[in-house]
Amino acid sequence: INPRFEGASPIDDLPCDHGFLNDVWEGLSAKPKFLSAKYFYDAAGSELFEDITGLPEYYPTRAELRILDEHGAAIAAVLPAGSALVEFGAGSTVKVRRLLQHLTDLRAYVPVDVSGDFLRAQAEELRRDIPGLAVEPVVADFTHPFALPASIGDAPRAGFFPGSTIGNFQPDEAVRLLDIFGTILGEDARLIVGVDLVKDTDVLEAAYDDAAGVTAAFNLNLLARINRELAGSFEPDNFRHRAFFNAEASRIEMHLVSHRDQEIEVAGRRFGFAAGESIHTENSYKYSVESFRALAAKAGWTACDVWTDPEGLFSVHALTR
Ligand code: AVJ
Repeated sequence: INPRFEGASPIDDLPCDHGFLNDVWEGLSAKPKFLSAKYFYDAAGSELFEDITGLPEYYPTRAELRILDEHGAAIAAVLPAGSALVEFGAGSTVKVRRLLQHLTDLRAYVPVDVSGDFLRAQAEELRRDIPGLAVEPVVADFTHPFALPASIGDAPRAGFFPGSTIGNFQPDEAVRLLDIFGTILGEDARLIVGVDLVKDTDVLEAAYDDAAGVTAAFNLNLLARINRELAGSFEPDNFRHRAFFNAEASRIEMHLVSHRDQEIEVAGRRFGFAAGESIHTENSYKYSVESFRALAAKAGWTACDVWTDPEGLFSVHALTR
C-alpha cells in the first residue's frame, strides 16, 4: 500500500527496484520529513504488526473479526450467486475464511498481493482446507488497475478490502483507490470494506501507543530497515515513537521524533535533524458511517448495508456500483 498514493515512478518498473531508496531520499529531503507507511512491512515489521493485532489496546482487528463472525452470513448474502470474490492486499486468510464459509457457490476466490511467495502459500493452504474452492491468486499492486483472471469469465464480481487499510490513504487518494477498485471489478460490482470508526481520543491514541511498546518497535523498525537495506546510519535510540489523534484531519498520525540535533546518512546522502524534528511515518484515517459513505459516493459507490460491533468501534460496509 502506498498511503500517499503518488503512483509508480518509472523506476518502480525496472528489474533493479530503486523505489525504496528514492522514496527515502525524497521523504527525508522534504519539509516536514515523511516516509511511506507501506515500508513498515518487511519480515520483522510484518511480525510486529501481527503482535499489534493481539494487543489489548489495539481493538480494530478484534472488532472486525467479531463483525465477520456475527454477521458473516448477512455480509456473504450481498454477493450474487456464483460471484468471484477479489481480496485486495490479501495477507492472511483469517478474515476471508469467515465469508467463504457462507459462500458455497463461489465461482472463484481471487487473492491479490504484491508478495507472490506468501500469496501462493496461503492459496495452497486454502485449497487444502476448502476442497472445491477455485483459488486464483494474482500477483499485483492493487493501487493500479490490473486484469482479473480470464477463468472467472462473466461471474458477478465482488471486492473485499478488510482491515481499514483504506485509512492509510488521504481522503482524495482513498476516493481514487475506490475508483480503481471499480475499474478492476467492472460494471455492477459489490465491495465489502472494513473501516475504523472515530471514537474517544484516549481509546484511539492508546491503540497506537500501547503500554508494551510494540507499536513503538513497529514504527522504529522502519529506521532499522533503512539501515539494513539502504546502508543507513540511523541510531534508533536517538528517536522516539509519537502517535496522536489529529481531530481536524480525523486521523491518527505516527511520527519518529529526533531527541537531538543529529546527522544521518542513507546510501551516501546526509540528512540533518534538529532536536524535536520528526519524520511523519503514518496516517490512519478514522470515519463515521456517514463520512465514509460520502467518500465512497465520490468514487461512484452506493451504500447497501453496514455492520458494526456492539461497542461501535469498527464498521464493515457493503457498497455497490
Ligand atoms: C494496517 C493500516 C490498518 O492503521 O491501524 C497499526 C496499521 N499502524 N498500528 C492501522 C497500524 C500502527 C494499521 N493498518
